[in-house]
Formats: sequence, C-alpha cells, structure tokens
Amino acid sequence: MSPSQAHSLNLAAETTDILTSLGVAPERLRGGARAARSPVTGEVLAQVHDDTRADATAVIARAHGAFLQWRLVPAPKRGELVRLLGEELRANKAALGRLVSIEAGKIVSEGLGEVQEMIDICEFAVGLSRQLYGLTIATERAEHRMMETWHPLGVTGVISAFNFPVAVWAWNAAVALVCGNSVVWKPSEKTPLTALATDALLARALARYRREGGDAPDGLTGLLLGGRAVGEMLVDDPNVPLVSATGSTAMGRVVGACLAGRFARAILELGGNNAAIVAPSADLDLTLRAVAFAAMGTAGQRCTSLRRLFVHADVYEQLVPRLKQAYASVAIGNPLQQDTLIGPLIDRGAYDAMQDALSAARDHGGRVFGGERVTIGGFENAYYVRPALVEIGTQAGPVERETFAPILYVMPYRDLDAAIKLHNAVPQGLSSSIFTNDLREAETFVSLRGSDCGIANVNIGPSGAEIGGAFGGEKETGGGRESGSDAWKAYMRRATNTVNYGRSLPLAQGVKFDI
Ligand code: UN1
Repeated sequence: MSPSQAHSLNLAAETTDILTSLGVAPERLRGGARAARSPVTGEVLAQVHDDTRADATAVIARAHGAFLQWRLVPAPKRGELVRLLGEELRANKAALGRLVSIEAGKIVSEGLGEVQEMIDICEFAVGLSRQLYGLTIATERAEHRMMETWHPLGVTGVISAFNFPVAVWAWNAAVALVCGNSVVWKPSEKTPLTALATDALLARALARYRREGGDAPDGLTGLLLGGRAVGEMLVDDPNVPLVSATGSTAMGRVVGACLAGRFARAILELGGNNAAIVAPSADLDLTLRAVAFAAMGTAGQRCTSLRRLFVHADVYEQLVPRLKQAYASVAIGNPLQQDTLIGPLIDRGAYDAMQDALSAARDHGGRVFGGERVTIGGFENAYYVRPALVEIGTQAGPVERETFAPILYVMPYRDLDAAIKLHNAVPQGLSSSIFTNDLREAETFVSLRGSDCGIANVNIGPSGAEIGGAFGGEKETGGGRESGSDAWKAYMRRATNTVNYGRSLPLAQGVKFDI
C-alpha cells in the first residue's frame, strides 16, 4: 500500500461512527484507562473503561436473578430472542464484519465470515429451542417409566479470545440462552470494541423482543470489560455454575482448576497444535490450497491453524517447493483491502513470540523460509510478517508448542503408522487432517487408531469448521465442546426421573423391604 492510501484511512473516526451507529454510547469510547488498538495500523481507536470487581459482582448477581425468571419462559419462546439477535446480525453484518477486521486484523471475507458464523449459530439455536429433548429408558419395574429431562443450568460465563472476538461468544450465548441460562461475557482485553458492538446489537434484539411481548428479565446478559481481575470474578462466583473459556492452555489450567475447586463446570477450548498428513495419493493441487489457507490464513492466529505438516517422501519434492512459492508470493498487507490474504499479527507480543519460535527452530536444525517482518508504508506501529515455512527433521522444541503466529513446520515421512504416532505425540489435540485418495488411509486416520483430536478431517484443512458440528479438542486443548451437535447438553442439567404409575412398590435390583 502506498503512504497516500495509508493516510486516507481514519480508523479511529470510522470505528466511532460504526459503534455509535450500532447504538454504543460515545462516552463508553473515551476517557477510559484501556487503549483499544487496531493491529491494522497499531493506532489507538478508543479509550474504554474497565469494569471493577464490584461491577462484576453486581452484573453476576443480576444475571443470577434474571436466570431464575428466564428459565420459566418456554424454550421456543426463548428461541425467539435468539432469532431476533440473528436478524440484527444479518442487518448489520457489513458494519460488524468491518469492525472485526479493524479490531482483530482479519481480512474482509474473514471479518464478514465471523459475523456469518454468529448468524449461523443463532439459526441453529432457534431450531434447537424446539429440540431440547431427553430419552425415555426401559425400566426393569412394571408400571414404571424412566426418562430424562434437561433443565436450565444458571449463569453461563463466557471468556473469549481476540482471534474470534465475537463468534465464540455467539456459539456460547445463542445456545445458552435457548437452554434457559443467562450469560455474562468477558471478552479479550484486546478486542473490547467488537464486544461493545455485539452487546449493542443484543440490546436491540432484547428491546424488540420486549416490544413484541416477550418476557426477558433485566440483566439476562452482561458484559464485563477488563483484564484478568474481572475474569477471575466470573470464575470464582458461586452463582456461575458453568464457564466456557477460550484461550491459552496456561489460562485454561488456572480456570479449570478454580472451577473444579468449587465443582462448577468448565468448557475449555484451549491451544491447538494442529497437523496434516499428505499421503502419496493426495490431490496435490487441492492440498496446496488447503494447506495455504489453513497455515497462512488469519495470519496463523486461529486455534485451528495448521502448524505441522507431515509430507510423504514420494511427494515432498512436488509439494514443498510449490508451497514455498505460495509463501513467497502471498499478498500481505492492509486486511481492509479486498485483495489482501494475510493481515497483521495482533500485536508486538505475537511478533516477538513468533521470532523466538523461529530462532528455537533454527537451534533444532530447522531451515526457515520467510518469517520476517514486512513493513507496510504508513503502518510502522503494526506487525505484519511473511508467513514462515520451516523444514525440520525432528518434532522437538517449538514444534511441540503452539505459537500463535503463521509458522508451518514441515516434516517428511515414509510410514503412515509412524506419521500418525508423531501426529499424536504432542500435548494438544484440537484439529487434524489427512490428504489422501486411499480409502484405507482416510478411514484409518479418522478411526480410533488414527488422529487423537476432537476434529479429524479428510481432504480439507483443519481450520474453518462449520457450526453444525461439536467444536473442541482433547488433551491440553481442554476437552470442551461448543457450538453444534449435542454440545448444548453442557449448558443444561440432566435429571433422571422414574415415575411409578402402579399400586405396588417393586424395588430395583430385587431388594425386599417389607415393613
Ligand atoms: C478459534 O480459533 O478459537 O474452525 C475458533 C475454525 C473456526 C473457529 C476457530 N470456525 O477455524
């Protein structure tokens, strides 16, 4: 981009316009202690106010009171609120998508895609609001019926990360609301503005719901801005029976232990170190495109980003040079421009972590291609990089860790079983792929002795999951599942009910107790 283009951008003014047009009060954007920045230019967009611990206590207490009311509203009527939220998101997709790009640095189609993901989960949750059903189970006793019922759980805490600043909230909130829960959200301190925008759209949906006769109690949803202190309030409050937290494994280790200490539930969606295997029969054109998107897309800042690539020795020389070409020529720059594919890293810390990982990779014998800082004219305070491809012989050191940046470690293999073993030999277990046209290899990879991840794909990359499936992973990824399938069950409590409609009292297991 030329300097003149840079100067024609006025992101702070544009951000204020978008936020006020969505209904955010201007005073929420100035005078606060926390600078909200754009990674696109590195500039400060707004000064937002952190909530205090006392604010958090009050918001959670109100959400608990609201839950006691909301749970009484029939689920399909709760679904109506989520339907209206989906309508607000549809009507404001362009504005919110743009704000996601400005605040998180996503390219245009990914900013819009993030909002689409929110719309999709709203529609899923509306349907779900008529499908919160349990089983009827055969009982051993005559004239008895055994069944299970799913009841609302309570305040659902949501802690989300900067890289999907609003979609991950929507996965949790849309489902939690139809399940009869109230929701308190602590977004990443790096992305408070998209959270304020989303909260404003939710307020509009709530207002319309009430105008149309819906019964939504005050305090049903809450937003807590700030750092660790407010997050801790959510994790420690006995009125919060469930916290869904997305972020680093280090964060999850602390949050998970605190929740376990008070017997609250956790849905943890933590680090990924996602890999793909490229077998000799793979369609290499398709593989090239899939790997490029999964490894370089979103500047490597998805929890599902591809970080390790095992390439069969027979196709290594056909694939890897082409990949390097793609790395050398991919369009890096202002994510707000239509033709850009790689936007910025979120901040300096991400850049430093990337450089540390690359130097550790060199120490382990890795040959590093790319990875250097790219200066975009006029954006000297932003951190753009060329994605890095690292050819490395061993899976050690940085290859075993998640570095939240575009680094792809490429390793050759000969034997599929050995490759699967290496694939699984990292602490994380989120997402994975195999590229093959061999049915046995594909089925083996998705079978019990294949990938040990929560997501295992064939001939598509590990990132970019649809909302219809359950999303989450194993091992240090935390074990939680969000979004589609039956992930809703984690947001409700299950009661098993046995009803005796006869006149005698047979005891289970043949026990006799005649008084
Ligand atoms: C995340 O990076 O925290 O599957 C979530 C994907 C997206 C969600 C990623 N739908 O890549």
